[in-house]
Amino acid sequence: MKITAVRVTPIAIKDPALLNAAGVHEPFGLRSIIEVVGANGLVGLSETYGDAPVLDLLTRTGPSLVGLSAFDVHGMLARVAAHAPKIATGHVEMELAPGSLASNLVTSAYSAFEVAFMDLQARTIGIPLVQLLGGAVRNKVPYSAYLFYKWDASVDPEYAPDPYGEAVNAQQIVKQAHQMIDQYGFESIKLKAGVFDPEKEADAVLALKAVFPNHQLRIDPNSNWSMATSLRIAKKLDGCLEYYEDPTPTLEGMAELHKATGLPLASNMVVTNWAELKRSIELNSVQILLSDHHFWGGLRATQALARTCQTFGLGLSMHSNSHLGISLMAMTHLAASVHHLSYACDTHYPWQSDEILQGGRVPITGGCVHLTDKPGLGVELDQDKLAELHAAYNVCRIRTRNDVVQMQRFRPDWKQIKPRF
Ligand code: GKR
Ligand code: MG
Repeated sequence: MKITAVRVTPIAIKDPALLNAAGVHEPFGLRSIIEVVGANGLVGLSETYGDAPVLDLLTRTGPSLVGLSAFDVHGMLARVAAHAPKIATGHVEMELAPGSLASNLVTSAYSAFEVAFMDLQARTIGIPLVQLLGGAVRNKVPYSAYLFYKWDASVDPEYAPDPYGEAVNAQQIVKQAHQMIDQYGFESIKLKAGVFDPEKEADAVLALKAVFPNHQLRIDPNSNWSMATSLRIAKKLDGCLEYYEDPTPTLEGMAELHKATGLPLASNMVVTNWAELKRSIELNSVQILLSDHHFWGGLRATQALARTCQTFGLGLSMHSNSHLGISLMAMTHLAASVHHLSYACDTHYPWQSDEILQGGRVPITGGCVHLTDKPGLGVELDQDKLAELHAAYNVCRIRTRNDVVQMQRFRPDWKQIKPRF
């Protein structure tokens, strides 16, 4: 079944002032929405990063996919590779967002088209996408409450008001957890750290533990802690954590920390490709891999990653960046197909107020996204909403995510230091 058209539409979605090791989120996150149209009139959907380098590769590759079979993902990869820049482009990289790494560019673009191709394949056959992945081993996928230190929208008129308000201390973090858990029913909690004094951030985890004793807890300072700090906080949080996510930089640093503490370490920063995974296994740096189909090579490659983790005795969880419902459904179909995925997945979805799907937002109930019997990813685009968010992209000043520069708008002397604490 031949592809007759490919549309790549960049959009800008409202994002709150979420704080992290690299600074602060800009008022808009960028996403690319892909529509792959088949000769049968059906349309395969996908969503990925909207930063300039990925968008450029997607846009330049798109027309070359016309005439290809929707089942020919190898042919699609060859075309992506043929359109990739041959020399470094001066690409802004954010280490805490692995999809922005230039070394992942071809994989990220391939991943994005793979989801749209598979969505079209599944719609053509009339089955949910998960069936192309071997079928569902679970019919709902648990996600975690992803807490952030943040500023209130009033910090700058460019930010849209959000229901969560300010969170710059433990009390406000607990309040944020209550709000998110009451609304979505999450059963595990992740705190994005690496922002304030690590002792205070650890106190916030202890406060969460006191209020939510039956929830699984994680903390992720995005490699912003030294070895000494990581060791100290490991001791302070002894017995509290489901896993310790990216406390300290480098594969060697993580290996040393694991050896010293015995704690299970998770990462989406020091293991972002197969070569790093090999080295991590040699050093025993990371015991839980945070997969993400957006930059690991798509849905099938992430299944292979799961099998590799299982073979080498590693756990598997799922990483996220700011995203809308098409990504959420791709993550859900993938996670539903992977036996080995035994942790609640990360999602930024509660932080996003925009949506481009008919019927609005994907429901999260009991902490889970449920699969349906609908074909493909099971969601349809609302073309008016897509046009509205594309218009927002056109007037938005952002073309590549840069949390450092955004932080410097508020704190001109602020510099990214790694590790800061
Ligand atoms: O959205 O600020 C953020 C996160 O810090 C994100 O960029 C990370 O990639 O969620 C991510 C993580 O788990 O490290
Ligand atoms: Mg992380």
